[in-house]
Amino acid sequence: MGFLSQLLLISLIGVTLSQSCIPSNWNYAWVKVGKAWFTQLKVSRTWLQQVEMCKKVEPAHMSTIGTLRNKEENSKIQTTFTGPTWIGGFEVGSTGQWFWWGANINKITTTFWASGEPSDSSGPNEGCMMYGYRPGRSWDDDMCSALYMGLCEFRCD
Ligand SMILES: [Ca+2]
Ligand SMILES: [Ca+2]
Repeated sequence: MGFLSQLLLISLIGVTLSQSCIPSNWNYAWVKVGKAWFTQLKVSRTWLQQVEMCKKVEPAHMSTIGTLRNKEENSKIQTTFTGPTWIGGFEVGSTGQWFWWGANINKITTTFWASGEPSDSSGPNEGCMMYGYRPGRSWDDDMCSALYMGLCEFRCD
């Protein structure tokens, strides 16, 4: 095989691999909702520690802490991965402005806050988003230093 043929073959394999939107590490239990894959880190950590851990879960697909962007994702994930779990929402200061963590920082427009949340009930430091305590598959803001499990995701759209 000539050099150019080899190069072409390698390129084709590269394209095929990058387009295949399936997890490479099946030591994690993955769930697919739409075009997004999710898994839950069972070890409890701070919000920022889960952000760092999620990068290592599926680096080939640039995995991040999980975001729940619509009703289908929110419902399916909270039914599948139960218990107190950090997700990728964070508040800028105490502004009441919430964003999704990721390659692009997006303002959160569709929300599933629990009744009375976000509450800042521990003081002004409840700046990170979690689920698992409140009824109805809804969100709660909590102190980022609290230790919870973590939701991770990657998307291929
Ligand atoms: Ca707050
Ligand atoms: Ca709260």
